[in-house]
Amino acid sequence: MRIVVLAGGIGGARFLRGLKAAAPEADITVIGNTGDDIHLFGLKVCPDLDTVMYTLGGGINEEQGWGRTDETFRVKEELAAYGVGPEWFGLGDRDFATHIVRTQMLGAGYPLSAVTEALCARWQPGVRLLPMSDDRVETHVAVDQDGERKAIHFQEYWVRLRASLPAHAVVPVGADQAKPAPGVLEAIAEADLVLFPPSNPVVSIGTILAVPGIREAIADTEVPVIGLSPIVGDAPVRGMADKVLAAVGVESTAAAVALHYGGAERGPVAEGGGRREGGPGLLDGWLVDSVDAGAVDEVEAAGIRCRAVPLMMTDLDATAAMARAALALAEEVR
Ligand code: GDP
Ligand code: FO1
Ligand code: CA
Repeated sequence: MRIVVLAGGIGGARFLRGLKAAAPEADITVIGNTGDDIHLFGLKVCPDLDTVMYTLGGGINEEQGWGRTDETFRVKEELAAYGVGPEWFGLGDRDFATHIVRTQMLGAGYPLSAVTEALCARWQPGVRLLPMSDDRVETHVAVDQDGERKAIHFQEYWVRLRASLPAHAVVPVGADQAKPAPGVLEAIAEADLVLFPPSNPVVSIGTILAVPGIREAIADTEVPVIGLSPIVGDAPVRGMADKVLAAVGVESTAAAVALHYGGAERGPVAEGGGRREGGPGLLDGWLVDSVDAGAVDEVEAAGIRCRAVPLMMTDLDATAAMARAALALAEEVR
């Protein structure tokens, strides 16, 4: 079975570990978010691609969920001694090597997709990891600071400000001009199943869908598109997804996120529901956590098949069970 997964960082990566355990024979292509990418000290840093690569390759800092295991920060300390920041972004020594190799290859003319493949040759993540695009896309967040509205880089909003200011808009700068990376549209066209893991619906999956052609390919596919809610009990399990959901006018509930993606309108669907303003919806199925079982009827009324199952990725077994539930729901709607 060929499975395409749209993934951000931690939520996407941890789910993929469960999916690999649940479907060891599956051929998995991951379309990774690059809107979080940032240039620091002349280096290109791709946090979400690296989080997927390190998590599946066994190099991740498990407690933190990002960055390398067994990390040190000597280079960062030396940079700080020169007064060179940003001090709020923690690049470790081992991680630096990844960004140096990436930047060197990009400088030699290789596209990000080829560079990612080269980095994965070391980590052997057991999936095909594709950036959503080889073109530069950078998510910016509009906030009010010092009496002025400003657009700041997503990492500054998320890591430095910890999403403490209201987000007035989230803009994937460059996405409208970006092309899907080689292999992305082909993978969707050849897939037997498309999964949205419990990644951030706005700044992870929303950014991938903003690359022209990707949303359309998923809306048009005949195969099941199944999502898992990152919102449990009306709050993100981790991080500040509620802040960026508010920016796009979506409540922080499992049902509201499903309706935001919209029903795919393939096959028999409930009347009146599911279609998002501005285009067809995407989902055939949606999993909510057991605590959100009360949301099932509202999601199904929008033409999206919905089941309530435990959705906490506490360990590999629990995560594999979530993946099996997603595969079972796909067979139900197929
Ligand atoms: P990021 O790029 O590192 O922020 O990671 P993603 O975008 O891939 O995923 C972030 C989302 O994962 C957050 O909105 C969390 O609510 C969600 N998440 C994290 N752990 C869990 C979990 O155990 N269960 C569920 N359902 N969602 C989770
Ligand atoms: N997240 C933090 O909260 N603080 C950091 O200092 C930080 C550094 C960092 C370095 C490399 C990398 O790949 C990821 C890093 N992250 C850090 C995580 C990452 O920026 C965010 O989790 C996501 O992009 C948010 O979606
Ligand atoms: Ca991210």
